Amino acid sequence: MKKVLTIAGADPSGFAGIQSDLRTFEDFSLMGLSAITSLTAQNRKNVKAALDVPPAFLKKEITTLLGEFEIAATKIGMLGSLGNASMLASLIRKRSLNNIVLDPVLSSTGGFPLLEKKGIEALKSMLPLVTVVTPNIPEASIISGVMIKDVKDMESAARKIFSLGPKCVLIKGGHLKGDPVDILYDGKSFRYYRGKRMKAGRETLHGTGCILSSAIAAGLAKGKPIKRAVTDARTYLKKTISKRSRMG
Ligand code: PXL
Repeated sequence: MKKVLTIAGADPSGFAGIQSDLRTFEDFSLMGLSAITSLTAQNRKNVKAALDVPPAFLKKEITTLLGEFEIAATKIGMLGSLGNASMLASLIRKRSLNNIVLDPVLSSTGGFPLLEKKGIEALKSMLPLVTVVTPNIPEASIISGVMIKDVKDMESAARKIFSLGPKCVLIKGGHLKGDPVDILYDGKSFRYYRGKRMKAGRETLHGTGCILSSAIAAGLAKGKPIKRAVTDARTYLKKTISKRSRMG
């Protein structure tokens, strides 16, 4: 069975982070491996606290897994500290991890910081090694320096982020007004994914970015081309949101 690794924070509510990623991998019939970057105290509404693991320990978590398993794809989510981000940037440079999906998580939906501000440069330095990076609007604005107000701005942000080295940029448009548009840019052309705005509270949205990025990693692990992996991940996300909102 193919193995997919998630390097992310632990979410005890189970709707985001490691716990959610492992469920996603299972839904794609893959074996999920995990390396925890940070322990969080949270429910579906709010993150109350986070305790980042020391970078040397995170490194041990990952290298121990690499010592046994061949990893078909890796999803990177919450990193917590500058130390974790720079250790990981240098580790993925040295170890030949491929099919990397980077969800550049900066803060929770409720505004709790999930990466130290000074960690952003280290996060950017990973981009040349990344297959798909999946920022939302605030994250894409910070990474690109473009203040995004509409789809045209999303396109220029995608071009700027692409110039930092990833194979593809997927900007999620949900934070803009109106029906959401996600855009995928591969350096040549844009693909637009139009959706219908859901009437959803913070609890329903909590963890949706994690589901999408881990589902893309699952698709890449199965050998799907990037566009197919993104399309299938969006379909999976839609199904999973309605399934999880029925869980109460
Ligand atoms: O959705 C962003 C996110 C990622 N990872 C963890 C989180 C959250 C949001 O709360 O807790 C661990």
